[in-house]
Amino acid sequence: MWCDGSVTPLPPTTTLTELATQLALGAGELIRTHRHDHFAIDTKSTPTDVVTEVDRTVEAYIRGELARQRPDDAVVGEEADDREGTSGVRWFVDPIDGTVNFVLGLPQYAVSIAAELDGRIVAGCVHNPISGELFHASLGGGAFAGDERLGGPRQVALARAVVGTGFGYDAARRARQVAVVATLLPRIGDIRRIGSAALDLCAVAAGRLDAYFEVGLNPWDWSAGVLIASEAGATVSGLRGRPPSGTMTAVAGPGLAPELFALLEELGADDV
Ligand code: LIP
Repeated sequence: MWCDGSVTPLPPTTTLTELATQLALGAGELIRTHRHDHFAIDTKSTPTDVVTEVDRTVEAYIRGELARQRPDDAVVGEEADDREGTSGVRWFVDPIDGTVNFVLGLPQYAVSIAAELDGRIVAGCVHNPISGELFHASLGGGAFAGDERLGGPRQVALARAVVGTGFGYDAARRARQVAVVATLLPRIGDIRRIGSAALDLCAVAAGRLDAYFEVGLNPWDWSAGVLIASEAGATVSGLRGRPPSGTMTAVAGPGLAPELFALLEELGADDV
C-alpha cells in the first residue's frame, strides 16, 4: 500500500488504484440507475459538445467520496471547478467519457478516474458500466481487465493496422482532422471511431485496436487510459518526442509505433 507521512493515510485495504476502482464501480452503478431517466442535456463549447445531468451527478458523487476519503488531494474533473490540494496527489475525473454515446444509448462510454502523484500518473481505472468491463493499472504493476492481465496490441504491419481516432467539437478543426484521416486511411488497415478516448486507449491495451491517436483531449479523457495502455506494453507518445498531452495523445504497439508515429508527424496530425 502506498502511503507516507505527507498524505492522509488510506484506509488499510485501499491503494490509489483500489480507490479509483471502488469509485468507478460506484459511479457505474449510478449511471446504470439513471441512464433511462428523462435527464437534462446541455451543450458546452459547441452544439455537439454535450453534458447531461447524469454526468454532473456522477462527478459530484466521485468528488464527494474523494473529499471524504482523501480530503487533502486535488481534484480536476470535466464538469466542475478544480479543487486544490496539499498532499501531492491529484485526481483526474471524467464521469462519463463518451457522453454522446451515453445520450444515444450506444454502450461505448466509461467512467475514467486517474491519480497523479507528484506529476506522474500512478493509478487509473476505466469502467464501462454497460459491459461491466473494469480496466485498471498502477504504475509498474501491469494493466488488467478485471483479474485478467492485458498483453497490449498485436504485432502488425502498418498496412493492416486498425487505428482508433476521434474528432474535436469545432467544425473547422474537424475538417482538418478528417483531411489527415483521408490521407492516412489508404496507408493502414482501417479506422475506428468509438467515441470514447478512455475506451479507445483500453482497446489498445486489450489488443482490440492496434493504435489510437487524437488531438484536443483533456487530462480527464486520457490520463487513466494512457497508464493502462502503457502498463499493457503499448508505446505512448505526444509525437515528435513529446509526452502524451492535449496537443496529441498517441499509442501503438512497439513494433508499429515508429512507422505510424512518423506518418502522423508527416501528415501534421498534431497540428490541426
Ligand atoms: C469524448 C472523447 C472522445 C472524443 C469526443 C469526446 P467526452 O469525451 O472521449 O475521444 O473524440 O469528441 O471529447 O466529451 O464524451 O467526455
